Amino acid sequence: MTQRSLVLLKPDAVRRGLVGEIVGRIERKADWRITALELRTLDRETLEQHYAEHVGKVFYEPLVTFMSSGPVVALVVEGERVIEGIRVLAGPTDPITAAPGSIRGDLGTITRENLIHASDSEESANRELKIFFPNLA
Ligand code: DGI
Repeated sequence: MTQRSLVLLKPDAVRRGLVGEIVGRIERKADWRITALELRTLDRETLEQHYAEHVGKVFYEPLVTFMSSGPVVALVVEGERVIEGIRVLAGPTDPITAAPGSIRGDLGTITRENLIHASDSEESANRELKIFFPNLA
């Protein structure tokens, strides 16, 4: 089942110089392909669309402040079961509970600054890909 996932390497990953480390983990998965990659700084409007399900929650404002605090790397990754696969590579939202071997488990400690976003379903992927890469075929 070939899929596409929208991945964001968050501002903490860029600031800490972990882009190569994280992209490397994705690249090393057999037969997955990075088909778009761009450094960009996100504005509030884009983040409101992206995090629409979280608008109004207590962590929403600090999340938007953090996510717009510096550039992110936005990627499109294609491949076999890539949506579930990148979520497994990333580990759960709270890095303290993430298993060693996962990106968040190896590199993170803070729930907000948890290094990576990856689409959590085909529906989310389709929605998020349109936000970040509207010209994608
Ligand atoms: O898909 P995830 O990034 O793992 O999690 P999500 O889509 O439910 O939430 C988006 C981001 O919002 C998450 O990466 C970090 C932040 N967040 C989610 N739940 C909490 C949170 N931040 C804080 N401080 N507390 C939360 O309960």
